[in-house]
Amino acid sequence: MIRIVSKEELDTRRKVERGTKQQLETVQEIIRLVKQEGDSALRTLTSKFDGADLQNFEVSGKEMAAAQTRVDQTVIHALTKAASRIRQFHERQRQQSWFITEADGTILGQKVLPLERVGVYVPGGKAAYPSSVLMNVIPAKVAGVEEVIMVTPPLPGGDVYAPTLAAARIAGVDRVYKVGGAQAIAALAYGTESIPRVDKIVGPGNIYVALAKQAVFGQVDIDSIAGPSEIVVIADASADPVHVAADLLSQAEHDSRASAVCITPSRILAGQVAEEVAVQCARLPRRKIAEASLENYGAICVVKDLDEAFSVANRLAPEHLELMVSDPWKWLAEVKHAGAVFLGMHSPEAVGDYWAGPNHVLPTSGTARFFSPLNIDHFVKKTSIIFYSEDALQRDGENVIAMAEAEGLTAHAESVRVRLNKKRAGE
Ligand code: HSO
Ligand code: ZN
Repeated sequence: MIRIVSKEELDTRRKVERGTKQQLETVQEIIRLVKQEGDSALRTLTSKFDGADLQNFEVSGKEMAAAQTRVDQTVIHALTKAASRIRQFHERQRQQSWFITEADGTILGQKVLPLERVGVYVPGGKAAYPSSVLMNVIPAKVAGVEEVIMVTPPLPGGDVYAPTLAAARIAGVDRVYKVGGAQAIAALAYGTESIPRVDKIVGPGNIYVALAKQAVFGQVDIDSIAGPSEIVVIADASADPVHVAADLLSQAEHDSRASAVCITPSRILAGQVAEEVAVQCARLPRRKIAEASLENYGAICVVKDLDEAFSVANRLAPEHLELMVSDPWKWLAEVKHAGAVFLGMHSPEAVGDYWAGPNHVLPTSGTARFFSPLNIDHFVKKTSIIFYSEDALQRDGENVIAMAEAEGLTAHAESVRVRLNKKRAGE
């Protein structure tokens, strides 16, 4: 079921989902409705799409606490520990404001300010991963965002999937609203009577959510639109085929459009991995999804040597890259494009998906060429600070005037000249 393909074939298979014209029109109509009618549009749309008739959208403190008791305590414990590792990792990304003072008293600087309010979209029911709640919310909180608002579609009875709420509480979400789809994105972008407008929207969602995020970009900031998950495993003859196969399947089970690729210079390992994938896949509850994924986007690629393996991997610029080779640290230098790199035989991707601390929201579909993992920078903005001293303005003023006049902007020139004149008059 997993095929052995040439490196040329690998290059041609990714495509980004753009949505149909009809989907786009639906989304535009929903946004227009929410913008005009606020909560009343949200009520109608939530009843229509989620089958829940709600008066209030906000999840109460009582509901939050109740959800906590409905989730297995070992899961709560693991989520709490994972949250603390994720927090610690992201704390290291914090950037300080800085100021420099020049000899003449000029002060220049850069102030780092957190966004005031961020909205996190969380898909409904089982499509919601509690781990993704942690990964989206914690960096915002560590960055100093005052208010993190979560939106998620209600279940038909009007409840929210308990693990989502449990994770929200552990991550430190300030408020949760039961609203999903394009209508939730519109509410966050424009605000309604009950849902406040935010400055940025992050989090994964279906095609309607993705199209809505693109449509409101500019009104608010958004994160990059995530494509299906991907893994590339570079393995040499020292790798255990059982482990390689298990890691490929851990990605394939996400989505029938997920992609799992093994690149190896060992023909023997290639054959063993192919066999192992078939054996292990048959045992998975999600085998239908995994099979489809492997059928569509799975591959084992046999290359000449490890150098060639890295050049193929760099062209793919995968979301996750595992280096299951005997000297992974030596080869790290060859990695040019990857969202996250997992080194050695004991670093399965799952450890990064849930636990290690780095973010699991990573650039997909080859965008690791220019995008970074979700991080603190995505939740802050910078303001430039300029203080000019009198001496400095007297010194530099003529240069500013020359540049302004060259652009024909005489009022600019004059705003400096009046100050130079004043100084001369006072002498
Ligand atoms: N591998 C996924 C993240 C995830 N895995 C969530 C399990 N839960 C996308 O990188
Ligand atoms: Zn995963």
